[in-house]
Amino acid sequence: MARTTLPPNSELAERFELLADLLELDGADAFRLQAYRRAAQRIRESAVPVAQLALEQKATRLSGIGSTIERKIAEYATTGEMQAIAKVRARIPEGLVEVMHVPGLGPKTARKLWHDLHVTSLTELKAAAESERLRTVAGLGAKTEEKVLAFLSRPRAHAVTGRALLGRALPFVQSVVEELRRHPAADRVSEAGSVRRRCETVKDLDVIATASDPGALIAAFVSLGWVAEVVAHGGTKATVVSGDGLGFDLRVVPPDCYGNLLQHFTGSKDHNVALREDAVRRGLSVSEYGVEVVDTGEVLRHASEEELYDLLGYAWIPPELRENRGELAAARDGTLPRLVELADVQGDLHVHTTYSDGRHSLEEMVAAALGQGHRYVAICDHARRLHEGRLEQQAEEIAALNERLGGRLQVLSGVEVDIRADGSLDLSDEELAACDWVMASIHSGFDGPRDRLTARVLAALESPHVDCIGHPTGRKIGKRLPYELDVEAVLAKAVETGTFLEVNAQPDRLDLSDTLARAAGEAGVRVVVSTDAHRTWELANLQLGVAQARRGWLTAEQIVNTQPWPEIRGMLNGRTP
Ligand code: DGT
Ligand code: CA
Ligand code: CA
Ligand code: ZN
Repeated sequence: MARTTLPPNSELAERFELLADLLELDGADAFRLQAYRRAAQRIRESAVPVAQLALEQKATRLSGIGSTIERKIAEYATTGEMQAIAKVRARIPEGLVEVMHVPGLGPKTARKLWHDLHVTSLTELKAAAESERLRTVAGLGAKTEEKVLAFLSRPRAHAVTGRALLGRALPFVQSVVEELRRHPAADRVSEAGSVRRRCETVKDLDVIATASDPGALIAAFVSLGWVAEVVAHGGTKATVVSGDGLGFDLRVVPPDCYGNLLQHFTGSKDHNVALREDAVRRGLSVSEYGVEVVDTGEVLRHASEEELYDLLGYAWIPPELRENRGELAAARDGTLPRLVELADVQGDLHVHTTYSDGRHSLEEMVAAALGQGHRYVAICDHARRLHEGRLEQQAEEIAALNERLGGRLQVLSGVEVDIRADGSLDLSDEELAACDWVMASIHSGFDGPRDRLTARVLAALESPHVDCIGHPTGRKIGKRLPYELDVEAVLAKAVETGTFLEVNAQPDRLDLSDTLARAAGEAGVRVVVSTDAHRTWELANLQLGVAQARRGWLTAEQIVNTQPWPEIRGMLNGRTP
């Protein structure tokens, strides 16, 4: 098919990121850089092939993509090149981009290193640091050399090439399931595999269905608008690839063993293996087609997962728990937790606005929070952008907004303060005390030693003004490893001080991770699930955070923002400083 040659969204997004990085090194103005970076993000998040849209002159329908950017996308889709990149690459060596991204360097220093030391790649940077030449550049010293070498010697953030973020996969699979359900031949349709378990990244998407006419449903599936390539097409299953490179397996199964197949294809493999081993000890042989009673040879089929788990002596297990991490024993004993649900959450305690680096205004974010059905929303712009009276100005605006809202939604005057290198916060105690809600986060110095990072977080936990630690490990999935932290000490201090920890729902953060969220819950820490939304549509990421909390075995009682705001305020007032 001709469309298989179109660049996937991830590749387009990378081109625009490269263009922005090169232009930044070239000293272009911030506005242009931001436009390209915004476009890159929008393209990356899009569920439809943007190259196709651009060729049809429909890409400008996406917010953040104007006609100039659309022309560049179309140019790249047809010629495989972007003149704009070629032009700036003629002036700036491309390898300098990686140098610029080394923590502590940045565009200006990268340029200096190029001019003064002819450094144009990470290899050359390493050589220059090793031979103690960085210190000859104005503004750099032995410390810089040390830091650069430490960074270059650390394991690269694990590459997730070939795996898509849940945040991209989930809305996609949800819309495909909806679309298939509307087909006249479809009976039952469900997601399966890692996406149903809400894993933070997925290799491919799995969908299971029953149908009155399997052939018709499969034919409809392989001809869906976003399908770029049909890898396999049979009588009961098909595999396709989307325009932006996501793989999809559809299996159509007989209704009487829908439960068996859905359970099998939901996995995880480890869960299935443990389940089967346990069944063998009970004289039962489990497969995707049914359960054989070994003594008699009788095969039992199950139309639902509930019946299957019940036969095997388990309560039904929520897919998020099916990782062979103790869920089978708990399901047998009747001690599975009642997991938090999206509908339990009453408000979002971490959103940004144009007061700092958010894309939408206070009014727009508040309107969107109302649209989400929230009872409260905490505006937490970065403190570093709120000096010179802007925090008070925002608080006044929030007070006026609350008047207008008349109690339909409570807007909280919050803030996100940086935890500085020495553990202090970038707002005064008086300013912090005036806020309704304080998130404290680390935004720099991730590559520091474990003791130092732990001490910073502990210091923030000790502050009587800090209500919650934001994205507690700083990881960016596929890009940046979590910083080194004495997790046990942090959890113990959070319990001692009654401070909450965040499960940040940004698709590439999901921080706390599932296992850390579980450890937090077990330690008795209370967890906030919040979006850190910088755009109105990011408020919908809450479902990703809730999914992560569920993977962490957390109940509604353990999640702070399942409570009304006055209760939360009460918990904060009652804690030991
Ligand atoms: P992924 O796609 O890597 O993100 O993860 P999954 O879990 O979606 O894996 P996938 O798509 O390869 O297979 C879907 C499910 O099929 C998997 O969760 C469990 C089941 N499955 C696959 N291979 C095996 C196997 O070798 N043994 C057993 N018992 N189950 C398997
Ligand atoms: Ca899969
Ligand atoms: Ca699969
Ligand atoms: Zn934030």
